[in-house]
Amino acid sequence: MTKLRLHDAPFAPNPRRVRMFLAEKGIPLSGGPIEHISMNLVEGAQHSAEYREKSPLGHVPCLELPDGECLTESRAICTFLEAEFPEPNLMGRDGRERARVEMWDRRVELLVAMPLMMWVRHAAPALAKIEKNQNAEIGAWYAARAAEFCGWMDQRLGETEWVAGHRFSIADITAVAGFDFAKMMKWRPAPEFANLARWRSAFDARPAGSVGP
Ligand SMILES: N[C@@H](CCC(=O)N[C@@H](CS)C(=O)NCC(=O)O)C(=O)O
Repeated sequence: MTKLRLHDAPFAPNPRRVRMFLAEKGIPLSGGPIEHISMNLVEGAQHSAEYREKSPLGHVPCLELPDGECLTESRAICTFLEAEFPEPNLMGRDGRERARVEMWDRRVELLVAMPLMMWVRHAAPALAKIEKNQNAEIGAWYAARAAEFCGWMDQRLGETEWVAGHRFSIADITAVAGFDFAKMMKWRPAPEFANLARWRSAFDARPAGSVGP
């Protein structure tokens, strides 16, 4: 099989989701089925005409398949990888479990990870060069939403070991990608969220926990 070309960038949370997913599958970024291409977003590599042909929105990650088709949404890339490399399963084994994992993955993405990412994009001085229209007030609004939903996630993790239930899944990866991006704002979940802390220690002990920014 010809290699799958993964267009990636350091310090970007969405391609990191794919790298964490690959780590859990035991697939290395070199020497295996993946050809890893690291791009510099600050220098604008995502805007080159050549890259825009692969990813019209100029976003990473992008997974270029051997026949040239390009997948450019991190979750869609994970769906493809799950089908190609089914074990260990990270997205649910039957229809019911797949639906449950998707439900939790969308919740943590839309209610926790996305608000955290939007906060950072609007407020982190280091991103001013990429984000042309930063707005501190909008950033603060997102920060408040994320904090609110962290409480809800803490409650959930008081009932289940992992976000989507008793098994580790893509939903845990999505949440950690959002949490860690917010470290750019020196953010950490509030210390009273003991369930979140327990979950995070368990995450860090897994293969995905060793994937750098
Ligand atoms: N929904 C997309 C979001 C992709 C995305 O926003 N990628 C960011 C990095 S995390 C990017 O490429 N930013 C570069 C830019 O906007 O110029 C996904 O999950 O893949």
